[in-house]
Amino acid sequence: MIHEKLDKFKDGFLWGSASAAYQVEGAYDEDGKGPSIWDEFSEIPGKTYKNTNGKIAVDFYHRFKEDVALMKEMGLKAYRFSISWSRIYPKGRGEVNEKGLEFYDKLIDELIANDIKPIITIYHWDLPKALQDLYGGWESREIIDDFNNYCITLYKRYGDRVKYWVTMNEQNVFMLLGYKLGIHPPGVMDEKRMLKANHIASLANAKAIESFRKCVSNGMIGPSFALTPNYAHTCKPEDILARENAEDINCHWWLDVYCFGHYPSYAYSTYEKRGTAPEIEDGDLELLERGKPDFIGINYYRSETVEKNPLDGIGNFEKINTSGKKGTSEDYGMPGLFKTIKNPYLERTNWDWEIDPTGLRIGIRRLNSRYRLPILVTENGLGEFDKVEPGDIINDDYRINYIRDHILACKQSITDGVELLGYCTWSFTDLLSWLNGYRKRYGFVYVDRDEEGLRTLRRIKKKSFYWYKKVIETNGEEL
Ligand code: BGP
Repeated sequence: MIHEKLDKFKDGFLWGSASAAYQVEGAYDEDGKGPSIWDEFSEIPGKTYKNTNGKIAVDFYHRFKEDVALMKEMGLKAYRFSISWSRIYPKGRGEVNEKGLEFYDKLIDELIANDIKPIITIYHWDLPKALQDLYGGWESREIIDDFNNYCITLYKRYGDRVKYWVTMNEQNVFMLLGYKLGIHPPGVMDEKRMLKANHIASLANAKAIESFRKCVSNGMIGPSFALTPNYAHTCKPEDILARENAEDINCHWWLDVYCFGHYPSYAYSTYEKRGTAPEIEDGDLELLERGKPDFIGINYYRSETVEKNPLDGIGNFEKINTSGKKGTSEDYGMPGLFKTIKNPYLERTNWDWEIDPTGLRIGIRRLNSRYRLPILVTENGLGEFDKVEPGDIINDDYRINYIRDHILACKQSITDGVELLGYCTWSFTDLLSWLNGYRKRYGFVYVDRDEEGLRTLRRIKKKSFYWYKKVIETNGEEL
């Protein structure tokens, strides 16, 4: 659709920004916090860029008031942050750590006092190490009750003040990277184990939603999904079929389970033939049916283009560029299903992510048509090198351009007829990138640290800070 005039963002649109506990908080062992699997994994040499870790991160745990003051200055309407499970339950279960709960009490109250709506992510990858050691984390059904118990603790404590809740961040990513590619903890490379753990996580997600309905009135809850819409390389029917395969395997595999309560049939039968399909036990489908979300959160950074992949075609896993050297990522595929190929029409970032604002609109519309649920953009942003010029000037026009084009895509989606609750950038301040260290920067606010040294941790507003302030002030009219 080409529109003559675009609709306005509705009043109360959530202009936000997002982060995750491990990537910003630091204070990894303070006030009773237990270790998470990321605290452990980042200690293994070679696992992260220059062995970076979140021990101090950007020290949000101690500086959150300063950061919230900057959010207020910008006029931010919503802040999405995650809660560290092992701050609340140092061993994942058992005794609750009151000091951990108090930290998030303070953060939530500070946000509300500054007219910023908190959006809580319950789980953003930092599983308590104790549960990994005890029963293998997501590979055991025991986790369903432990996760539910952790969720109920949060609902009871914060449900009176927090309306928007995200159950899990990018289940598709932490499962693929943790259990198939082996580059996130627990470092497993096994499709069958991945699909089993993933099924259990979907059940935990549903149970958490079911409990939410009993504990929080007037709230909204849903998962955040890493959305990478697939395009066919050509209009050859074989490439179109490859695209269908990729959408089923990479997208519907999760979203159908969340929103319909069952797996997409072609993908399920593919995994059955490979001998890796997850076992569905009595009661599982009923639980999935009871635990459907109120909205779909999407984290969008790029699209992906695919083509036919013969049975003897490439099957290697995705080689991710973690160095910031353009052109160092490699295509990957599943033989007989699809393989990726560079899209000649799209520019790439230095980390080889294809920049595609229209892909956001396409993705939003696909989800809206298939699932008919409101959508919340829970992450979108550009990771780039930034340079501080004399006088504390950071001219990040590339970031402004990226975000502007994606906001425009949101506006076009709204005009197309989609219900969009809000748009959160990734991220407000610079923070630790899981595998890419500190120099792949995403923030509106620069933090004076990198992987070489802590330096001052001083906050410096970038040009994009002032630009997004204006966007919010004009409710997206002035881009
Ligand atoms: C998403 C994660 C975020 C964040 C972001 C940027 O997948 O939810 O936690 O890290 O991607 O990714 P990266 O840090 O790899 O550039």
